[in-house]
Amino acid sequence: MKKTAFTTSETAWCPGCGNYSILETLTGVLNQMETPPHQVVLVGGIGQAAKANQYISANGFSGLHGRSLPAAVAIKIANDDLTVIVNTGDGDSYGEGGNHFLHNIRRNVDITHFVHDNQIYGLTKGQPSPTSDPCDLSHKINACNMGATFNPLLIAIAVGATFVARSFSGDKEHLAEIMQAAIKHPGYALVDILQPCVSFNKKNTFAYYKQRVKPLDPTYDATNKLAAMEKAMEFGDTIPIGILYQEQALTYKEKRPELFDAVPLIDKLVNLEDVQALIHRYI
Ligand SMILES: Cc1ncc(C[n+]2csc(CCOP(=O)(O)OP(=O)(O)O)c2C)c(N)n1
Repeated sequence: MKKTAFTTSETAWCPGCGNYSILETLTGVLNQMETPPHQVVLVGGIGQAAKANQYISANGFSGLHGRSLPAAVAIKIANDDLTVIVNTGDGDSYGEGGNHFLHNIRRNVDITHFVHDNQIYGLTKGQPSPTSDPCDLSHKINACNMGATFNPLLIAIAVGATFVARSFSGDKEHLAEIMQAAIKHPGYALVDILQPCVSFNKKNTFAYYKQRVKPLDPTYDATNKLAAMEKAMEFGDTIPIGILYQEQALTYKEKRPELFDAVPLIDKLVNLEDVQALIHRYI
């Protein structure tokens, strides 16, 4: 039987926003996979990027700002049959969600994390995010970091991510290829997607990225961790895109299979009648 198609609905994004091609590419990738919509959960926090999950016909979960990873990990542990994809912004992933980013990566739960990285807080109208470029005191038109700029790929590799990639919303073919590889990867997979915000980021525009992004050389060895860390530090006149690092390692399920047997675990930890009584007190 042919599976039901993933479809998209009308959005509330600005015309020209980089989120459109991410939405379109992800929907296309999901349609190419065998997994049907009812087996996919798209998880986000708060922000323009996180809204993408409301525009695709699959299961969705909108958590608090910065809390998409713990929700995604919990969903995966509760039902391992689901394909769990975190699809959210750079502020949500690396700022408010910074601590979750570090520690969920370390577990290597089999989830995929797509970050729409527009290098600003878009929904709240353009404040600097962790990935905003460093301040050049002469330019005042754009949000920028007075402190150090957060390097998500370098940090992800350092804390044990088993799949670390970058792509660009302006290159849908590249993005589709990387998204597919990330979803197929057994374990945590991060794809930082450069995504121009046409309204509030006047520096990191479509043309800016187009001029700088450069696919990794076909001879590049993505299994060399130190070389990958060095590659992750390249972000300037040239911005490498592709799979910077990948390793096969035990997933959290392989390390802690008993946790994935959610129903017996709940039975063991709590008395369901007590929980029901508690719920009834508040409804
Ligand atoms: C704990 C908390 N802090 C701040 C906010 C306000 N807030 C909502 S969305 C947002 C920025 C989202 O930026 P990002 O995750 O980069 O997504 P974008 O809108 O750029 O796609 C902020 C600061 C909030 N809702 N909750």
